[in-house]
Amino acid sequence: MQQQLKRGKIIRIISNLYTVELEDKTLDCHARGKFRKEKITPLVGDFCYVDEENHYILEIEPRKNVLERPTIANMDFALIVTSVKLPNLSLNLLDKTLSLMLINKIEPILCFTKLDLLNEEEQKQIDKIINYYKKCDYQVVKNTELDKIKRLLSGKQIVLTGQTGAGKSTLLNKLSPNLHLKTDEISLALGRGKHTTRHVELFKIEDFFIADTPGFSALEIKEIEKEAIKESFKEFNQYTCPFKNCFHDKEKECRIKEAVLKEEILLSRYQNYLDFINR
Ligand SMILES: Nc1nc2c(ncn2[C@@H]2O[C@H](COP(=O)(O)OP(=O)(O)O)[C@@H](O)[C@H]2O)c(=O)[nH]1
Ligand SMILES: [Mg+2]
Ligand SMILES: [Zn+2]
Repeated sequence: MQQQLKRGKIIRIISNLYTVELEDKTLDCHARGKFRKEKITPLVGDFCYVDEENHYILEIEPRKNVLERPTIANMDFALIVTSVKLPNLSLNLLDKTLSLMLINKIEPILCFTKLDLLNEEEQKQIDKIINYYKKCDYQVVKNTELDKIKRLLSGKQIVLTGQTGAGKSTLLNKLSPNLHLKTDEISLALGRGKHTTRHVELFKIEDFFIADTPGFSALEIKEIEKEAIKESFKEFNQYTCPFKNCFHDKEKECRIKEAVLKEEILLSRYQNYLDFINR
């Protein structure tokens, strides 16, 4: 008898049980023994083919990218949740995540949170920073712009990253009021982070899938080639330095350094760039 294979997406893995989202339902499956022989580990985010009747995953499609710890495959977007207060704005962490996602071929979206906690003066400073990233063609949203976020994410697989307390779970709950994810206060009471940090799951919200992560501990900028880091600071690429392979560091004549002095390039961007290439 011809097997009826259905294409689906792995949204959750609990020990050796894989939950696969099919067009019309979710199905708990086991993985075929051949994966172990071929040293393939099915991952959350994988597109797969299942034998619906026997609850088996038979094939895994080639991946377009993989992030590690927590491990997740095939992300289209990384929503980098960045609070401007509590915890304080960390442009170093933002720039690092931005570069790492670009290097992993995942399109970053900067999502700023807690703007309501700023006074007028702080608001002005943050606006300057936000406008800089926008000018450089990065996608930028505020966590209050729910419709805009939903429009951007439509049909995609998205990974949420950001510091603890940045507002990731709060944002997910706002995007999907019936999700009821634990936010800070509740998980603190339960002894936060003990069991949850490595677990990764894709939640379906409207017509997109999103994973709430505590960041990627395996993403280390110091292991990445200087060349790739330079490339990922994409607004630097519009300048041509006299020295052909200029790293905009100790070189004498450098258009990037000039642009920083003229405030065309944000000083923090340049400082973080130097920090990353000189690790
Ligand atoms: N004032 C303010 N508080 C926020 C905002 N977003 C989240 N919070 C609060 O920040 C705390 C941490 O949020 P949570 O979503 O748990 O952060 P997570 O660790 O990134 O998932 C909670 O007390 C939220 O209510 C915001 O935009 N403004
Ligand atoms: Mg959370
Ligand atoms: Zn240069």
